[in-house]
Amino acid sequence: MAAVDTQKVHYDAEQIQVLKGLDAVRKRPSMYIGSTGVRGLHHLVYEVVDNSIDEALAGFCDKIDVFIHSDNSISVIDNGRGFPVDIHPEMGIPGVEVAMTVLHAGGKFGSGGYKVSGGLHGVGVSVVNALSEWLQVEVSRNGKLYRQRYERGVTVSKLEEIGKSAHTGTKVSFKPDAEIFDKTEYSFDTLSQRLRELAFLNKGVRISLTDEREGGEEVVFEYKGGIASFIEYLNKNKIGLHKVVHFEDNRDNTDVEVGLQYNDSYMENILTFANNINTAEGGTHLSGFKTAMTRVINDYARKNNILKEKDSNLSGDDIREGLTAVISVKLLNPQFEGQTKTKLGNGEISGLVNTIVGEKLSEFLEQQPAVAKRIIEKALTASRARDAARKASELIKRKSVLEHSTLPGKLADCSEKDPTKCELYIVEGDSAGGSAKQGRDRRYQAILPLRGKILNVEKARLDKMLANEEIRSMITALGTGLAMETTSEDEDNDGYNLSKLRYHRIIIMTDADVDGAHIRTLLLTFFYRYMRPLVNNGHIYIAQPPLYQVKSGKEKAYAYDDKELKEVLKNFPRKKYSLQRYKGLGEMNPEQLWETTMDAERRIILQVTLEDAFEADEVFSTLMGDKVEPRRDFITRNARYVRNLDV
Ligand code: 0RA
Repeated sequence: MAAVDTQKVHYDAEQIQVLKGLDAVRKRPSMYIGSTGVRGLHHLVYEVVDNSIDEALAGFCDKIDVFIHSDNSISVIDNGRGFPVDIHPEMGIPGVEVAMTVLHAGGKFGSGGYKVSGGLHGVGVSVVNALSEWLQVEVSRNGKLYRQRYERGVTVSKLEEIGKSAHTGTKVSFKPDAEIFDKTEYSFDTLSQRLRELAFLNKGVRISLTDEREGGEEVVFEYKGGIASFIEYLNKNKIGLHKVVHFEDNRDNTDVEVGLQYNDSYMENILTFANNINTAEGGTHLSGFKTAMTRVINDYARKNNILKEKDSNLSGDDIREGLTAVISVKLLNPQFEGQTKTKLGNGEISGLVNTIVGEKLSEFLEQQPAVAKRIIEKALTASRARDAARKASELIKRKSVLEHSTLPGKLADCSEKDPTKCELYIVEGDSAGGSAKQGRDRRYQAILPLRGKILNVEKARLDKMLANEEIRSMITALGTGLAMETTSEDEDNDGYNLSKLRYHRIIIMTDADVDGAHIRTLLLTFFYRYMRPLVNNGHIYIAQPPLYQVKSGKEKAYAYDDKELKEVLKNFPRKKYSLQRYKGLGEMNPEQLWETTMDAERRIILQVTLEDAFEADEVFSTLMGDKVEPRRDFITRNARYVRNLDV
């Protein structure tokens, strides 16, 4: 009897520890899940799904179903072995209860595969439990069905046997605690994006997501091709230069899986993952990959005399132009570093990835000499274009230094010399440009009209862009030159001279039609690619000309969208009024343009964020691509894009 008593005392002490642990989670949730905002909310689901993915990686599970119930509670169901239910020898409670109530117990009870440490994932399902109003787990195992329930992390029912079960698996259901989270509404899109990614990264696992809320949908992700399918998905709007290259290997207890394909664009798009976590800041797997690519392609080009003795090596940037790649490593004890803990730090991984990618890529090039030639030709073109662009950029810089006074002829400059007070309106079309020149406050507002011709820049080739007269006068007017070679490693652009910027507000003013949207997209793309510091520092804006004018006698009002028009018309119901829908800026006289779009007291201007510009760049790539389908899509996609900017 004494022995039992001792165990009971021991059990209580454990319970106190448990409560203390989960209490810490509820006191400082952000320490465990990053934030109590939408991100943290979604993180709960990822944490639970990760457990099922671990079971899949261990080879015991191939089906995961996720449900968003109508009250925004979540269920995750898998067909794995089921959480262990036997009594834990030290804790005296079922294994599943230990996992659910003891902080960091996850690792010890895990199915023994690659465990994530650090970072945000892998904090353990007990954290989800602590931050849920309620959580319920059902285990099918040993021919039986078990159930246990918790509230805010506290066990409220013993693990009960509630029936029989002919299969095995685990179902975890929970409702995020509204006392903890700012918002408890799940986004189908956010969850589906991450689940799709997990399905790519863990081939053969079938993952479904069902939204049971009103108007909800269901999606199923299952990719037999794994990362090869991922690459096809990423390149779906582009033309591939060859079949997707895909390889995997396991050495030193580490899985390395890589997919890559060159396409007809000029962008580099490399995604990296470590233990299924998106390592947005890169790290040792990325650097190993880059080193191997540069080395192998240069070696091949020399060996086959495509690069001659006198030629210098192709640079990494040139080699990666138009490359889409995904690198996924699964390793023991990953080290996550960097500002957002999304940079893989394990030193040994860089050499490992370098070796594996080196071997497989050489093999591929040897086996497919025609493709190898195409890839190297592309890198050579990139290298020549970069040289040409560098020269053009230097020429523009030199010119503007030498002939300091020769600002573009079309520029109507302002009289103020302090750049922080100055604004440059980049205006579509000469006629609107004329109105803007007359309507502006010439003390601090400068006007640069651009002709619609820049629409004819066919491809996003930098040297071609720079050959364009309109783009050149814009660069000269801004005074900074270009921020060249903005790669992921070099975001700071030391050479870029922000202090030379002649206007601290650069305002794009285009018509509210498709052409206007097109020209704005092109300009945003240009700023995003070649003057990104201007975007980063919030110097780029978009003007919002009104869509309607309502007029009755001397009284007039403007509306910037259809919703506002409805409001405005309420003030005119009993009067005789006229309604004008502006098709372009050119239909406004200088005074109207001033009072609606340029007067700082009355106008609305939207500051462009990096995301806006990135999106423009994507739209742009789609529009300029050679495939017909996505180009047709553009009109609808762009319509949404315009609306987003209007918010
Ligand atoms: C530890 C051991 C075993 C299974 C699991 C954990 C497991 C946990 C979760 C969480 C969600 N789904 C899960 N599936 C399995 C199995 C031990 C054994 O059967 O030998």
